Amino acid sequence: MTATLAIGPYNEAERPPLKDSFDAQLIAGPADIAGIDAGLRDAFRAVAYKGHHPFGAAEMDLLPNIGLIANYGVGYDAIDVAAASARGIRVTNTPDVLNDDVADLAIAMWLQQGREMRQAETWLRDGKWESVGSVPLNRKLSGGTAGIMGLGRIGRDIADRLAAFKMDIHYHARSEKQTPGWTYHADPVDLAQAVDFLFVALVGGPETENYVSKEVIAALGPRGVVINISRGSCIDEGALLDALESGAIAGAGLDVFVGEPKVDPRFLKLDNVALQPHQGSGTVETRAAMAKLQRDNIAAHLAGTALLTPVN
Ligand code: 8YV
Repeated sequence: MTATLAIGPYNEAERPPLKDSFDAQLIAGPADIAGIDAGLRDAFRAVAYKGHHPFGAAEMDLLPNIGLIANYGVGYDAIDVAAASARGIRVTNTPDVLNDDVADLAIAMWLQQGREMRQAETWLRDGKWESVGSVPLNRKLSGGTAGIMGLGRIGRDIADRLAAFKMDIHYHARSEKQTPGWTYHADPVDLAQAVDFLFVALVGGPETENYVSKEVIAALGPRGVVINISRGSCIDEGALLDALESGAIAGAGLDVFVGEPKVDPRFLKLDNVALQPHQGSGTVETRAAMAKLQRDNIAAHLAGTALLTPVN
């Protein structure tokens, strides 16, 4: 009887290794757990979790003998870690292996929003270069001021990249870090006031809900641009949309949304935004590394050895 239940939208490349390594049973989402025969559910000792549907106490109680929920992703806000701990269930995630890709996408959205390559390419493809002339001028980015909201592993990788663009770097985090040359702001509004470009690299979950508040957005001002690669919930999305529509800020680059994959249609009407379908870690190489780290955590749990990247 298989000991591992894989839950989530695993793709063609990800399913075979889960089958080969653990003979895992695959289901599409947590809503399908209840449909598994109770005898089979009792046999599961580990869950390989993928996706952003909530996985809480009710789901855990349907799987009474699991000792591990191995998350495919660095962010584990979908999993109720307190409920897991209360049941003696360990949780793991996939940190570090995705830092480069997520930081790259943050920079790419920043470049797209400022240099308007999408609009410029449309200009070329529509023949306007020839018929009208040069594309309208856009915005210089290098040498400006950037703020990082949340200086964790990904936030640092974004800041390191921005340093190569000669940006003056400011940040807000729970505490000041060893970052010579970068300016710490204890208050998020102060950070927004000090910079033009605000990169959101917070951890998701209830503690950071609407952390980029209406006040933070207003403090950015009319030259301000918000880039978000963390979670949609970290930003007051209604306030962001109001500010984008009124010109209270200049634009945004967003890979994550409240209620994704549904995206508020107000975003689609805006031309001052770069929008991506939550693909920060979405390269073949990085997804393979994330999947392997998830499997290595499961293997360690089933073998009774130390977990590689524990959360609780
Ligand atoms: C997702 C992510 O895990 O790592 C994270 O926190 O948001 C992503 O890498 C990925 O979309 C698979 O669900």
